[in-house]
Amino acid sequence: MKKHPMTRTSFARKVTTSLFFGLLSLTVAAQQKPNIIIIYADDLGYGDVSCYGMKKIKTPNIDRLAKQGVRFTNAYATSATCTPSRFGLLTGKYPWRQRNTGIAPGDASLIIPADHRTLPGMLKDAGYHTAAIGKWHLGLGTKAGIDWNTHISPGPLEVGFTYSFIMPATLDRVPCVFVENHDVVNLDPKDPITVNYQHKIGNDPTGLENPEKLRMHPDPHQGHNQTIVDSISRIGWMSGGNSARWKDADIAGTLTEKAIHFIADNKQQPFFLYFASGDIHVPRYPHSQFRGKSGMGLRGDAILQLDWTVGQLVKAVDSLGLTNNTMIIFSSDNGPVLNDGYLDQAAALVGNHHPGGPLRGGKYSAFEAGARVPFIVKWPADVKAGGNSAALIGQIDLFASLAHLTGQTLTNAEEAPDSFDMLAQLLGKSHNSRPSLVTHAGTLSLIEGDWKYITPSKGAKIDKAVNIELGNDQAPQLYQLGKDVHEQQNVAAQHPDKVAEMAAKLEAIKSK
Ligand code: NG6
Ligand code: CA
Repeated sequence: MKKHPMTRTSFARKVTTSLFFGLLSLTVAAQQKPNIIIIYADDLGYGDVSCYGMKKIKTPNIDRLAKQGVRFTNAYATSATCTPSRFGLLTGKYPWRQRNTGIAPGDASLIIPADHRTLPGMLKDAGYHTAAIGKWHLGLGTKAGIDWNTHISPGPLEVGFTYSFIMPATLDRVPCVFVENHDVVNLDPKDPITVNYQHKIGNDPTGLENPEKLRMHPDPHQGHNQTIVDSISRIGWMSGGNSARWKDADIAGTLTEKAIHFIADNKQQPFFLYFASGDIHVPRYPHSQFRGKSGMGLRGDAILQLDWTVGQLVKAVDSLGLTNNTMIIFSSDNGPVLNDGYLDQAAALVGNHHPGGPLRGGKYSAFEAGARVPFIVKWPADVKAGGNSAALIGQIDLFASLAHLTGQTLTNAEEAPDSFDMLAQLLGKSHNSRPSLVTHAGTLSLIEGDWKYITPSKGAKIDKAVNIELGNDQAPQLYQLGKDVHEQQNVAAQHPDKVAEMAAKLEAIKSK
């Protein structure tokens, strides 16, 4: 295999050469495009896996990816919550440029516009089969609302995926069912699904009225006390669809199995798998194989389950002989939270473990733990093993970088407007940072070199329900991340010029 990055030119050269050898060689050349798997964890903190400092439990499968690939230490999700991060990853566009990209309610309509190519759409154009398996949380259907009992559209298949098997929103939101392509899986037409986010419907017990039926109690300060599905109360009410309802303990196994099938079915041709695990989002109720195994309660057990999932996917790739030509990217959609709505003892049992590693804040926060996340790239064919990279990179850069990798050109300025081509960095061949990066937690921050500027904001300093410092301050904040990664010293007053310069730069990016 070539030792230099797979550039557009090298693909072109391959295809030209193959013309001499006829159709068969063309097929071979096409096969040489690497398979791409993104394994996207949910709410996994910067310090939550052992290759990023977790001491209390081991995550050998995730660690192995790092050992065999590049481990990034300055990589960011687009936002400090799920929906906007996923929007950024799949569109290459900062979510705050568009309305309605905050945490999507369970009955939200599709928020990804169909008028520009998405990451999967671009890879489809490059000849890939593209699958979304796992958590979606980007809305479904139109503003007219969703009828869960008929074909549900638009959804993943309308924005570039050729196959989808998804949980519509989050694990804590109804309807608690899987949707495969356009249809709810295992739905009995005689028991139709109704969903409501305004008021109770049907006769299902709720967490509020029937707490005796719960296996896990919601935090009284955070809601999550509506319809009970699988002995856990959720956000929102649903009735019907009993044969379609998931069992929380089986979700990881089901998704993993679907992913393995997709990989096996596509072993002859390039595929892109966007695998969005439900772990370690609440409600955490992993399989009995993991429950009680971490010594850290269900949150730690869910990390073990996530690591198992990674191991299973890698094993599937290996056993099909696809190891060398499969790029695996592992990351998380936002930073960590302990109590996010259920009393599952995550805070009581965390001990001296810091889910955000050395970083301040957590999920929802403008401080570093909100969006700086583990980010690992493994591709034996072209990524040197065992490297670390301190390059500043965003998940938003995957669009342009993977376009470069697969020989696609971005067709216009509207396509992936915030994505930088960081292919050389993904391959461990360059450690140069992108010029700057905007992170988003309601309030916007700009990171540039060593500096981080947080826009003044009137928001609360602490979200008391989840016990996380949100990073809001009415005064500008400026930190020097190189020597103050924990954001302890706001040096804005000492560097007014820097503050003005970064504020202006952020404004310029906003109005781009
Ligand atoms: C919050 C929920 C939280 C979680 C989060 C979404 C409350 C009080 N809290 O609004 O439990 O569902 O949304 O998490 O409702 S995310 O990772 O999908 O962004
Ligand atoms: Ca999340």
